[in-house]
Amino acid sequence: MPDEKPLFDPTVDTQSSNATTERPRHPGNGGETQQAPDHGAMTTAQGGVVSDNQNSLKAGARGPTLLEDFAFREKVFHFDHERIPERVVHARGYGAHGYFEATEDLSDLTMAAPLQEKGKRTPAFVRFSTVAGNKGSADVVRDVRGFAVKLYTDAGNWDIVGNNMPVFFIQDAMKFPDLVHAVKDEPDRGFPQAASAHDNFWDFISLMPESLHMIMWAMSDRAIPRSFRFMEGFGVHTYRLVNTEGKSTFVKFHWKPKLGLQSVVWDEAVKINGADPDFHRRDLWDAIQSGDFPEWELGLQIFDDEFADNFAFDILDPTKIIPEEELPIRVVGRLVLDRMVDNFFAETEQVAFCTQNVIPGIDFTNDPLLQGRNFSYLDTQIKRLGGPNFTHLPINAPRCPVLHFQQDGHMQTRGPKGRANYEPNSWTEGGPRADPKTGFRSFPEQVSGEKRKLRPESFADHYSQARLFYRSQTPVEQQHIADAITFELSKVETLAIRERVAAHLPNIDEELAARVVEGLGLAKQPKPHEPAVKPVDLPPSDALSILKNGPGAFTGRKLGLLLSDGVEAKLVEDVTAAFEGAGAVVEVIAAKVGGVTDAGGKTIEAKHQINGAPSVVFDAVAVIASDAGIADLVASHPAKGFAADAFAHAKFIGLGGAAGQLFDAAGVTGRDDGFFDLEKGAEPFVTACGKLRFWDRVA
Ligand code: HDD
Repeated sequence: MPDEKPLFDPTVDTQSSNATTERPRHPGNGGETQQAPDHGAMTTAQGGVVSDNQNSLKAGARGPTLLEDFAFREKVFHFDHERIPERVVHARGYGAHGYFEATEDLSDLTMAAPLQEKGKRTPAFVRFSTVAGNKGSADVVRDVRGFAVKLYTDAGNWDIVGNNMPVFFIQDAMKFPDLVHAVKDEPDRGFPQAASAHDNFWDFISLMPESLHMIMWAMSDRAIPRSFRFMEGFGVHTYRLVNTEGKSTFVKFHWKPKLGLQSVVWDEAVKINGADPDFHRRDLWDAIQSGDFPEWELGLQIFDDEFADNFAFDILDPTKIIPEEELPIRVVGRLVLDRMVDNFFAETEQVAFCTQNVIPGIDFTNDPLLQGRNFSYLDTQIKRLGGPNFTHLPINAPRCPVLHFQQDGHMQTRGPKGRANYEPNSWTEGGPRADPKTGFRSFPEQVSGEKRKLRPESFADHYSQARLFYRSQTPVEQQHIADAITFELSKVETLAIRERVAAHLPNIDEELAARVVEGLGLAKQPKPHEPAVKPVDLPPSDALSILKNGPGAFTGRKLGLLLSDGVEAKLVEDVTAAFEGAGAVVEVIAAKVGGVTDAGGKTIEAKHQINGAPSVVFDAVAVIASDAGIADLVASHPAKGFAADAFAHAKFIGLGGAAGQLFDAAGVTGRDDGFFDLEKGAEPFVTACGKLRFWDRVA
């Protein structure tokens, strides 16, 4: 029996007249003052137009929902299936499109399609990630960052699945599940999230000396990058370049950021994760959306068998680098990211990187970590994306012809026509054939040996390069490494594990060991671990330090400009113009949402209210305040925190008007050379900010 009363429509204002007779055209978007856009009709996934997207079909207005409501059922079923398994590692990531451009013709060394011609552009997709945390974890955790590059080449997809560190924790893929289990949240308690500072991780590390070189990197500021834009990427393994004559040359891949290297300090990292857990993805989004496209150079370390034979370490060992000073990097191209994804799930979540995706001209070596990876990635994508047809997804589909006899399976979207689904066949339209001339052929390396579970002796020196890394750092960076190890071990509850880690450190550096032992409050240095191979002193490598490879300019960085009411607009404009002229971004912060009123009574708009914009999210800060307005800032705890933290984090600080009073109130009474009087002109401040931090303050 039909209801007699008119039905209630929740999207219609029932107070207004004719409320029940007419439906608004675009309900519920809150944009009352906007003109309703002309939306197309909503349909089900089967294409039928939906008549009502607010109410399920019911037997009577207050009756039960009817199973017959196919539009409701379809909508909820689809929702119930929206999630796919997150990546077992590198779950939290952020991707962008762009291109790779060859700046050299490398055809004498490789057939690789993107490197055949100077100026040739190859479409690219890059996904950056943290490793240990889940999909919803914070960005600025202490962790390795993934740096995975997919090149859609004319010869098929080529993936360079790298990290922002050039070495790895383990030498053999056999150990990967153990490493990952150890670093991720502990299985009984389900924490800590996105942190290596816990017993299981350090227990594993203390028992795996091969990890110690990587530990130096992971405890360094490399593990807390300021942004994806300011970090290097590395292919890690030694690969091969192969030319048309079949000649092979060894190669290591490096991505060098055009804007130089930069990291945050640990106290900032901790606070950024609270203030803006999306700090890195927001940074990439903002940069690309504003047309400030991030760019990296592709550098190659190219070497032959003779170099490999004479090098002090095994080039198949992924826990070793080849110092740039020993084998310089040759820049052969550039990678530019110029377009964000249209849809995060379809692209960033579904992109499937596989180390085995190589093209003619690129080949593997016998690095046992790489060999294991070549198995693992395809397997994980099939699981993650639900079947073998994940290559049909637009983000994974090659941009060159794809012809084969693989068929069917979940989510098959390409229905090949015709009868031939096998080969050889004798049909006229018999499909594709393998082509020995253009097809991928493995480099015919001679291999022989006993079938045994072995690790080569040449992999046995676990400390020399850890020492090289530590000793190549500036004193500030060395202190950060010692502090990081101390912090991580402070979260380890088992004394024996702390001691076992400390026992490795003298093999790396006595002073490092002493600092950590002191920080941990251990009674004495535990007896040093007996190394399998006695570590040697190697010449320090400047390329390993972040601070020695800073940008020298503030380009691409961000100034936080805190203002009070009553400021002189001219000073604000001058500072803004000077920084913007240097390619930096200026963001205004005020005590109130909306902005401040300047001395002339005009509004200067603010992007942030002080409570939501601590100084940790900026690279440098300036405060301009009037005599009348400073009291508001001095009374604000977040404003005082802004000042105190900027000082403690060695930031360059610009002061205008009465701003000094805020710093006094925050307990920062001295003025060192990291402070600048903005009224004397903004230029000296801009120039100093190119050094990014005033390290003398904390050294
Ligand atoms: Fe891995 C993901 C990098 C060793 C198995 N790895 C993954 C990603 C990066 C790396 C950047 C994320 C890709 C993306 O954004 O989707 N992995 C490395 C590097 C390694 C390394 C630089 C050492 C040099 N990985 C490694 C080993 C194994 C794996 C030894 C297994 C034996 N890695 C995987 C995986 C993942 C993965 C389980 C998880 C999600 C995925 O592949 O797509 O298959």
